[in-house]
This record gives sequence, C-alpha cells and structure tokens, in this order.
Amino acid sequence: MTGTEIAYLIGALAAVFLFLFLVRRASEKQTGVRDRLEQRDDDRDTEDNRRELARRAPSDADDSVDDSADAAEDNSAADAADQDDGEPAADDADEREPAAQDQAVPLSAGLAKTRGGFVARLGKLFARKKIDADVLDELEQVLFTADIGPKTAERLFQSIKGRLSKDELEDPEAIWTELRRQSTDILAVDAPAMDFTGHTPFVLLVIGVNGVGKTTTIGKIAAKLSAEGKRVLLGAGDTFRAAAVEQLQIWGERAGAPVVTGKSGGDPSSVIFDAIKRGVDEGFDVVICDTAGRLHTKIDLMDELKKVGRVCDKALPGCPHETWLVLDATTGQNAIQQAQMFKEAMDITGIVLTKLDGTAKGGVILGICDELAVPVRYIGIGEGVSDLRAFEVAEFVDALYQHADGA
Ligand SMILES: Nc1nc2c(ncn2[C@@H]2O[C@H](COP(=O)(O)OP(=O)(O)O)[C@@H](O)[C@H]2O)c(=O)[nH]1
Ligand SMILES: [Mg+2]
Repeated sequence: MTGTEIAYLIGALAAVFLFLFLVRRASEKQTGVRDRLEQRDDDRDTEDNRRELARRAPSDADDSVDDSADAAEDNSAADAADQDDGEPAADDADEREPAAQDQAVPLSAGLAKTRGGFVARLGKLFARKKIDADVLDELEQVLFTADIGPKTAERLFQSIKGRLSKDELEDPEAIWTELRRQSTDILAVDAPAMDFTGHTPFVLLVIGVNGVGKTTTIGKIAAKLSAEGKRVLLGAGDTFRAAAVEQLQIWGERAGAPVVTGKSGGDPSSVIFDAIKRGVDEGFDVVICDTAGRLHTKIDLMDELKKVGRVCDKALPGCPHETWLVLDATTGQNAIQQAQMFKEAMDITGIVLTKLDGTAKGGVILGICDELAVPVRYIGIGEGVSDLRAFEVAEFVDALYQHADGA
C-alpha cells in the first residue's frame, strides 16, 4: 500500500467516525427534548390531578388553595357583573362544583370589604378636628348612599343627630358609640336561639333567588351538623337543572348526608315530600330541603314556594320548622327588596346573608334586619365550610366597626 493510499484510508476512517459521532449527538439531543417534553406533560398531569383531587377532597386544605383562589376570582368577576343590575350571577353558579378550601378566616378579615365601604367613609368624616353642621350634612349623605336602605339610614342619622348633645357632637368617640349601639339594636332581632332539636326530624326549608348561595349554605350546614353527630338528610328540591342536584350530591357525600332526588324538571314539592317522609321513616335528626330560585316571574316562584310549604306540612304536620331566606350581600339594596318579596309569600324565620367577603355593600345586613325584623342565622364570608358563621350580634358589630374609631 502506498503512502497516498494509507492517507486516503485514514481520511475515510476519520470521516466515518465523524459521521457516527454526529449521528449519535443528534439522537441524544432528540431524546433530551422528548424527555423534557414528557416531563412537562407529566408535570401538567400531576397539576391537573392535584386540582381534581383538591376539588373532590374539600378537607385537604393545602391542596385546595389554588382552586379556591380560582373560585374567588370567578366570583368577583360575577360580582362585578352583578353590580349593574343587582341580580346575582344565576346561571353559572349552579354549574360550579362546591369550593374546596376550608381554612377559617377571621370574621374581621371576612368583613374587610364591608368595612372599606360606608364604615371607612364615616371614619374619614369623624377624623376631622371639628364635628360641626357640615359634618352632619355629609353624614346624612354617607348614610343614604351606604346600601343600608333609606329607612335604616334615616334611623341612624336621627339617632346621631337627635340623641347626642351638642357637646357630644364634638366628640367622635361618642358618635361611634351611638352607631355601635344603634347597629346592635337593629341586628339583635328578638328571636329564640337557633338549635336543630325539638323535632325529629327537624325540617329546614331553604329559599332565595338563583345564585345567592342556597345549595352551598345547605352543604355547609349539613357538614356542620354531621360533625356534631346529627344524621342529616338532604332534599334536592331544585329540580330545574341536573347540575344543581349534582352540586347538592357532592356536598351530601362530603357531609355523609344522603340526598333524596327526583326527576329532572319534575315537581320540586314531590321531592321535598319524599325527603321529609324518608326523614320521618328512617329517624333522621335533620332534613334540609333545597329549592329552585329561578325568578321567571315573581308570581310563579312564590306560588311554587307556597305549594312547597303546604306539601311540607302534609308530609309532617307543623313543618318546615324553620324557613331560611338566603340573600347575597353583593346585591346591596336589591337584597332588601328580595327579602320583602319573599316575606309576603312565606313565613321566613331566618336570614342567611352570603358573600360578605366579596363586597363593600355588607351594610345591607342592617337594612334587612331593620325592614324585616327576622333574625340573621348565619353569614357567609367565603366558600369553605368554616366560612359559614353562626351570626353573633356583638361579635359582628365589633368586627364591622373595628378600628374605624381609631381603637
Ligand atoms: N365568596 C363567597 N362565595 C359564596 C358564598 N356563599 C356562596 N358562595 C358562592 O356562590 C355561588 C352560588 O352558590 P349556590 O349555592 O350554587 O347558589 P344557589 O343557586 O342559591 O344554590 C357558588 O359559587 C358559591 O361557592 C360566600 O359566603 N362567599
Ligand atoms: Mg342551588
């Protein structure tokens, strides 16, 4: 072999090695990209799984924070949309699965937005050095635009104006004291304390327009009562949409409470009748009945509710033992009108005011109690079970006016 031939051979071998080397590198690169892509898909799957699990396992607080944040976002968007017409976001509400989060929020935090409304405006007003006639004019203005209703605004205004002597008017502390006192008076509706004993089963009927939080409230109450050891049965009286029944069933599963359902689009009264009958036959402690709140016309809805009331009494004479009207605080004064409308048709024994966490219009609670003289039983300050709080007047007034007077 000549020197030239040897050089050609070495060159050819080097070319083959170089070719093989390049092919291998290219394939490694591709595998790396594929691995990374697969890893990303895996991550995504894990994230989806995590979210799904969080939705299905409400007590798993850590996992569920993201979901509840999403739900809160949805909610505030709905609230923003609601503000135009004062009607709750009805239709998509039913589609939502119950919220997952359950970390107790302090009441004062739940009322932060409400405090940021008329209470903060009063705070600014009374922070002035001198409380004089101009301040009284502005006070009137603040109260009458505070979503507490004109009747309650007038009552608060007159109480401050009339009852305080001239000297006291110079003293913001005295004005706050008077406001707290009046608010306490208005909210402390004289009614027996709520307990679910005295009847077996104790039948609770829950009414209100669509989207205010009826089903959610029922789920939370069921969870609380079950945790106390009571046997709870739920009646899926909102037969208008399958999603509403499913929503109640999810809550029922979590609370360990069976749910009596009927045919979709069927007569809500017959489902409620069946639920109460089963509650009696099987010795349940509490039967809670959901209802539909679609406001086709006021007359249709009210007639249907009256029928539900009659059918309850047929299933178990004397029931429902309590009828709660659920109102959405974000609708402001519209909630007062709803309350008046429902009170004409039904014997309402309690109010549940939801979504206080998402609105500056929570002062409406004063207007509702003042106008209706019906006790507030529970308030909602979030979507978790622990965010439904038994209503305590003193605690509420403290949280509402907290720090407003510089205390
Ligand atoms: N932020 C907040 N959301 C609530 C509260 N109560 C209910 N909701 C939400 O309001 C929406 C409508 O509730 P739902 O129970 O379906 O209303 P229903 O149509 O009256 O049965 C759901 O997304 C609930 O999670 C509350 O106190 N705070
Ligand atoms: Mg519902």
